Amino acid sequence: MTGTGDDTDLLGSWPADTTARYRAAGYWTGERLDGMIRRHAGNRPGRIALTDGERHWSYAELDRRADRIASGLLARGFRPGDRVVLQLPNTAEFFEVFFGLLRAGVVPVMALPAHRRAELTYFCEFAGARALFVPERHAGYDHRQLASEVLAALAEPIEVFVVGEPGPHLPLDELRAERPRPVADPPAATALAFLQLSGGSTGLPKLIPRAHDDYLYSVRESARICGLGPSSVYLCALPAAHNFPLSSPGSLGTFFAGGRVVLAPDPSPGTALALIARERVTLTGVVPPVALAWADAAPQAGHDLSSLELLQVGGAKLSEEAARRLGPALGCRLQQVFGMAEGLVNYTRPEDDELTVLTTQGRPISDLDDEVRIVDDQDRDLPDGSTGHLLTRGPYTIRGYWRAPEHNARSFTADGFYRTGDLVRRTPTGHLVVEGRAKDQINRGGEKVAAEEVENVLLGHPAVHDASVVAVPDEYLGERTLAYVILRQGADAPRPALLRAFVRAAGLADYKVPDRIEFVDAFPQTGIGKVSKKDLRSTAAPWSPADAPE
Ligand code: OOB
Repeated sequence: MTGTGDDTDLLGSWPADTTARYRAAGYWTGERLDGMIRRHAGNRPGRIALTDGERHWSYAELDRRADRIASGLLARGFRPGDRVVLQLPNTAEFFEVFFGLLRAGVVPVMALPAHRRAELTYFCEFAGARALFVPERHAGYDHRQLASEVLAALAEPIEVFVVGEPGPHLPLDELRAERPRPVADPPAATALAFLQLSGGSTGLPKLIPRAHDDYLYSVRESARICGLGPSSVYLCALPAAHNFPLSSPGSLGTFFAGGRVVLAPDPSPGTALALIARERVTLTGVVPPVALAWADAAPQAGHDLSSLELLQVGGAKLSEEAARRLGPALGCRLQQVFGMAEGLVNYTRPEDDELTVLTTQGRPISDLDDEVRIVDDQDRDLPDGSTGHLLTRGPYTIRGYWRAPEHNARSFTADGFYRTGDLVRRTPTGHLVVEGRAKDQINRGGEKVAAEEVENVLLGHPAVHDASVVAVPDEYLGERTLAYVILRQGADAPRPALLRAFVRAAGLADYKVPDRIEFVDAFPQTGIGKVSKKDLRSTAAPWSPADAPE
């Protein structure tokens, strides 16, 4: 690892000469992420920043609310550098709290609404969180109850703030100071701003430290590449905390440009297409299955989608055949986005020819300083055009996971390249094509499942001797999860439905529950005696609707 980097000077984890170069190039400007809201609140206070159902908040209102939260946090004893876990769905309060935390220097862990007891408890423990933010309910699920279960699992009590009726917890009003005061000791742009979650391939998710400076660079450049301006209206249809809808260019890119963010409670065609028509949305970013569901539904839905100029698709591989359908079905331009919460984001560009947009996953944000290497298993650079492991470093790609030195030694090269785990090929124009994956992960329609995390839970079942989770191809989601299970000697095979319920009861997010479970006597092995996931994958039949669990 190069550099040391702590939470107050995260950019110290880049080597000093690199830091100097990025600053001189104007990538890191010393501005904080919440600065964009303050700037527009000053210049165009009445302009609408976000729309959530019938609520429309101006930049001035969002700014004032962020100030009130920041003051409230500090008055309650929160200190810059403290961590909290933020689990809020796509409502206006997500941004009220997010910007309030950033302004006070309190660091949110960006949990997703789908996370459950196991994930939230782990985030609280690992991050040493002082508080947890949840909605009252979301998608029919009681998050106050979830928060109570998390509290019961924690050794030390923490505060729980609820958006909505608080039940046994605290209302968000507790943090909304009546008379906000300027933050005495505002955090530096080099400081840790928030912790994103890695898709992961190991037993527990890793936390990704992002500083204001490096994140804002990616937001600013993304907004420029995607042509955002004050008249842009972005539909945030994926969970707002995820890196793609947050920053590529997403909500933050739209705020940066002075545009308007429309929050969709869910990405279903019924909800999203109606919002595009009603709010005159100009761009949005979604995962391939969502884009395809919209394309299928659009002709019958009869909404006026004429405002939509750009549909971004990313998070998982989009096939050429699917890509060809999207633009015509939705009457807009397509852009492929290949990004990762660890940093590097690739976009196809407006000036790219049609075939490039349909068949590549784009090229990096920075022509000059997103360094991309494509290497073999021994880290040797491959000749142009060959498929290999993608390694990358640059002005917004992390140099290490948060507090994970052993893991970092494996996930980064000695000279600071991040090992993405993706297998890619580079075209003569510098565009990347994602050809596969070397990491032990399943990409379930953009939702990442670390095989080992699910295997560890299955191993806790009394009838299970060993478990191996792999991806099976699925026409709709791209991939689904299949758990191969070896039973203990003498154990009766539990019904697959019961094993699935066991995983759910362990407190894992629903999308991690195996889609299919098969019992086998042994796993195929590699030459050195490890389980050969490659062989397991190749023996698995593709997912068919008949496999749907009872
Ligand atoms: C985005 O971020 P994560 O952190 O949830 O997942 C990153 C991984 C990549 O390493 C790659 O394996 C996969 O997701 N991925 C794609 C892809 N975009 C992401 N695989 C194939 N084609 C694509 N277009 O998923 C993310 C973050 C920012 C912007 C967009 C996506």
